[in-house]
Amino acid sequence: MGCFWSNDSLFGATNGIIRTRVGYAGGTTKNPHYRNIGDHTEVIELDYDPKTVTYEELLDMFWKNHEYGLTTKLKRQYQSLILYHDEEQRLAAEASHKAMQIRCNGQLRTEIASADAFYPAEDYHQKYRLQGHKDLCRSLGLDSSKLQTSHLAARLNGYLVGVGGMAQFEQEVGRLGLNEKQAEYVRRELERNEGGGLSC
Ligand code: MHO
Repeated sequence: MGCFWSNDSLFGATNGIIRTRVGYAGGTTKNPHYRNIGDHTEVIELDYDPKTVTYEELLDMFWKNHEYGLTTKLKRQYQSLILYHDEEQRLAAEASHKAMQIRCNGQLRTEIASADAFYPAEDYHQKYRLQGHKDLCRSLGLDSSKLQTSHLAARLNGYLVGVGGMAQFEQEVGRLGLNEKQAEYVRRELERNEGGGLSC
């Protein structure tokens, strides 16, 4: 979908998302790094609760949030790519791809493949927006060991840049375990950024 920073925020504050991590996948070279990504693509791995958000809804978000559009030719790093984990996901991804291909007059560049090795990105890429708020992270104990697994980190990484919106934040703030000062801080940032762009 483009750079993984913004889309990590986008999915992280979507209801039904349990946790996210960004990484490199879709290629064949071993042990890619940001500075040596080989033939891999920047991707986001999502754990989600299918009772709250469906795979189809996630696909819909995928199609609507490409940083460089759906028909632009890009280097492999930013390739539009869906990596499915089972047969059900493959069928859903292919069906939505077919519909989108028609809308794009056959110019769609998205690829679909089976998910193979996923290489988590370096810590500094995980919850990139959240990591800009060092004092908040420190006060919540969100150190690098938690960045790939914490539900709270995924949510805050979105809310802090305005994803999800105030009403949704207020609905779940009681479950997130923030104290009043932390919640106020997030509200201020959310308000400041709501409606703003998510570009890298
Ligand atoms: N615009 C960003 C992209 C980083 S992303 C993780 C940059 O130039 O650093 O690809």
